[in-house]
Amino acid sequence: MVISMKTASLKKLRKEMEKELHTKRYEHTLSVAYTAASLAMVHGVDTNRAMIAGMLHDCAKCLSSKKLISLCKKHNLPMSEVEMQNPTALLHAKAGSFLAHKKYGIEDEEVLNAIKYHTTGRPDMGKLEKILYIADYIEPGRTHAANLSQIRKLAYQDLDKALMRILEDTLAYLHSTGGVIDAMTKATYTSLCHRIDK
Ligand code: DGI
Ligand code: FE
Ligand code: FE
Repeated sequence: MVISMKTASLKKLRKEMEKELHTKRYEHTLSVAYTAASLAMVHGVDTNRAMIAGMLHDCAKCLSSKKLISLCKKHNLPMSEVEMQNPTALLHAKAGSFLAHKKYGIEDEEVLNAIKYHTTGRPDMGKLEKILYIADYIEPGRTHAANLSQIRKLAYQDLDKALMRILEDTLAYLHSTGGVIDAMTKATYTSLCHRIDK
């Protein structure tokens, strides 16, 4: 009984995402959901929660910048200057977590936090948060990022090491494109440096 209810809700979310997202974004979403599930199997996390987090992680990605900002203002979600300047890149995560709760009925705090921090990470992430962050980066449809084959292998061996490599490469990428680094991205990186040094 419990299993069939869980399966049904995932199926429903999948249909809703198919309607909500552009084709490429929907395909990325499915890939992230299945990649997150496979990482969950290896690292001892509930696969259904990983699938739900993956399925909804970019649910706000296809909203316009204007809509993202007005949604955050309307519902008093705090925004940093950097987030306001990069709504599609950064705010979609915060707005997505809000919609996952209010529109798609997710109550699971860990799933909501995984969605909220899937772009920047945060210090002291839980396992599910790490899994979603990593799955988003390594899913099979991604081809452009540097060091992908190494990071994909590492992801199934050591979540923190994979996280560290992704953050290093993301910071290098932002540096090369002149992208402003969000305070949360920086904080995630710093906290990982301390943890891995120990
Ligand atoms: O939504 P996706 O494209 O699947 O991936 P994502 O949510 O991980 O990231 C969206 C973009 O955000 C990606 O191009 C990298 C960028 N990003 C990550 N951290 C920062 C950032 N952009 C800025 N400006 N600052 C950051 O700290
Ligand atoms: Fe995203
Ligand atoms: Fe994504």
